[in-house]
Amino acid sequence: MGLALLAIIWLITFVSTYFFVAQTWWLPHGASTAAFWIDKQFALTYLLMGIIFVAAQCGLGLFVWQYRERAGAKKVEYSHGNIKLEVPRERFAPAETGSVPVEVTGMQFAWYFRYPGADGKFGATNPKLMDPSSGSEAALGLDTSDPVAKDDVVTGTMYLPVNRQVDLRLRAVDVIHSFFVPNMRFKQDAVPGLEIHMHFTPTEIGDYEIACAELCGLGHYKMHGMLKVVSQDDFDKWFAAREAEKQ
Ligand SMILES: [Cu+2]
Repeated sequence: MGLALLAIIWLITFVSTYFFVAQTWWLPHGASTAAFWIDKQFALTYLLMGIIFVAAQCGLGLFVWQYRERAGAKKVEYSHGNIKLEVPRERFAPAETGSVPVEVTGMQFAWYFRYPGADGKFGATNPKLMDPSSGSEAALGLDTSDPVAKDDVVTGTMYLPVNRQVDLRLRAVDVIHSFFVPNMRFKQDAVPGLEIHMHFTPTEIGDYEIACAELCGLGHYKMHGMLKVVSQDDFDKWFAAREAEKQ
């Protein structure tokens, strides 16, 4: 029995390791400044953890066989870890000056993107004014009596200028969602009651899929959007057209 377990454990280990070495399922093409470093870290972590994984599984198979039930075996002793050594670590990094402020709001089951307009300030929103069936400004409950809200633009597609950092503020209306843009190597939960600041810098013009990476209800599967990374010129034109539509 011990020998059969050893064979099964080693077989599972080597077969599953093959899929990682052959990169059968891997990340999509990276198109942001973060991609190089995240991919580098990703590969390094996989390599180091892979070596440890294979060594640990080989050891597990060996020990299963070596310490199989035998007459006269000793009673085992287990370790329960050391909480004092498991110190959590937090890292803070503010957004660059000149970054593009965008508010991302997740709700069942859509993403909305708000741009503050020329004043650079987001206007007030009011939950009582929220009307998701009307979409855009109404979905977020934008308070149009607030002068600062007048030039706010709300869209269902995210536009960003290339090579400029975006200063995201992530919000959620109802339940936890997760703003996931695989090509930007970006994933962050959006939590009701919190405004979470994050940033990334797109480096390639193109269309990129946005998904919700947190199971958020029956319509979770269709909670996706599109990020269009365009030139600064095209971005300015697009934004001017959105402002004109509001008049
Ligand atoms: Cu969601």
